[in-house]
Amino acid sequence: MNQAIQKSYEEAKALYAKHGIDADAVLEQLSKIKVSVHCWQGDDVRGFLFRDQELTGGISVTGSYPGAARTPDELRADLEKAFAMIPGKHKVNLHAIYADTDEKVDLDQLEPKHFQPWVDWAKEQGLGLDFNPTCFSHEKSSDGLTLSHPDPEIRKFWIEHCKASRKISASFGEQLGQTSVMNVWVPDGFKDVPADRLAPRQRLQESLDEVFAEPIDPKHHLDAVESKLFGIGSEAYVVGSHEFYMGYAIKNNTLLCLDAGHFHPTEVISGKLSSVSMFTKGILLHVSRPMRWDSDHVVVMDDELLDIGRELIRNEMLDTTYIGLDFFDGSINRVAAWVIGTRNTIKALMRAMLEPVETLKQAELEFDFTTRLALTEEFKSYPFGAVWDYYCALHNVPVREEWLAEVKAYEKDVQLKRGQEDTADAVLGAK
Ligand code: RNT
Ligand code: ZN
Repeated sequence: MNQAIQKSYEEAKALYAKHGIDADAVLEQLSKIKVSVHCWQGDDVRGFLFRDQELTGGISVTGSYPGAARTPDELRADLEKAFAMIPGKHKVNLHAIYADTDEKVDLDQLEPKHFQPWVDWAKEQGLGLDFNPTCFSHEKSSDGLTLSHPDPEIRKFWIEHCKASRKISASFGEQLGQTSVMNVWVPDGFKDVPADRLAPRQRLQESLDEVFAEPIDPKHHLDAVESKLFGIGSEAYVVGSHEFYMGYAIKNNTLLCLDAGHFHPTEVISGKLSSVSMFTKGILLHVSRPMRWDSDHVVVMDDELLDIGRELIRNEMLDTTYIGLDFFDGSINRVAAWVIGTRNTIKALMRAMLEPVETLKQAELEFDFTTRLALTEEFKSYPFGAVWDYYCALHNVPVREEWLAEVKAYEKDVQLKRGQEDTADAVLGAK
């Protein structure tokens, strides 16, 4: 370990110790937290099954930064690179369209075997896996409705896809020995004011009931449902609203997924966590950053990220909260996007652990709001950076911005050689 890093850490540790905060214990606890890193930042949510389909479902990736992964092998290589710069052992979150198979298979026919290379790789890398059915970017979602579609045939297709997805998710959990969380998000909604807001919700409920009907060992698999306020093309109405899924999750004992970008602009998920934790069996987070109409900017160290971290720590919610990321930016190096967003998420949790929580809570109980505010503000410039540098060094990942040079080298040696266009050669060459 670099002497300067060690020394700064010891100094910081002594400062925190004065407030009863044990930095070593914090780092020990931090190393146990797994972040589920979303595969779809690596290729702008394209996947491998239907590469001619445009991205639909009211989500959109802008930017044409070169070097996106075009094959499962390229995506795994990029993820490995990113994980080499992120302290700790984590998980990868796959979408169904990321199946790694030569077979031409539709979404309702997917099986665990189509993901076996991912499982083998995860095992070898010591990673966990999570899963998502992909209810968009498909001809059968072109009406903008899937599980709530009025046509029973189309509904059936999506129900079968979600059922197949649960089997895949359970196989991840079984094979890797850690629970796979499967998140159901459907884009269903209307661009303009609906005539009937209720019927689509009733159909969605029925479809979900069918999807979740078969019990699966929670050791291997957990179901989550994700709400949204609006999407591009579903500005007036989204079937799976917050109220809908909060009710559904509580009634049916699933996890509730809260995406930081899926609420009104002044509404924050950090404010919801305590309440939701009281009535749901657990929470899945899509840590993200809303910006005007977009819900998926790269996660930065802003107040909301810190507040999410604080809520999880102060309310002791780590055991029942699954922390996932959800952003997609095609305007910067995609490996760097993962590194920045994931390091920030972990760092925010560390900062929350390095706050004098008990003192603050006690001051509040005594109505000493002066102390509460004074300490909160002073702790914002406590030397958490020294603790973070030490943590990175301890886990053999680059300290501070050192990782950037590694991404630049990888970009030059690997990503830029890929070329922009999706040549059949590249795809075949990787098989
Ligand atoms: C969309 C949801 C959803 C997707 C991913 C790709 O608004 O946030 O989670 O981003 O499933
Ligand atoms: Zn999301």
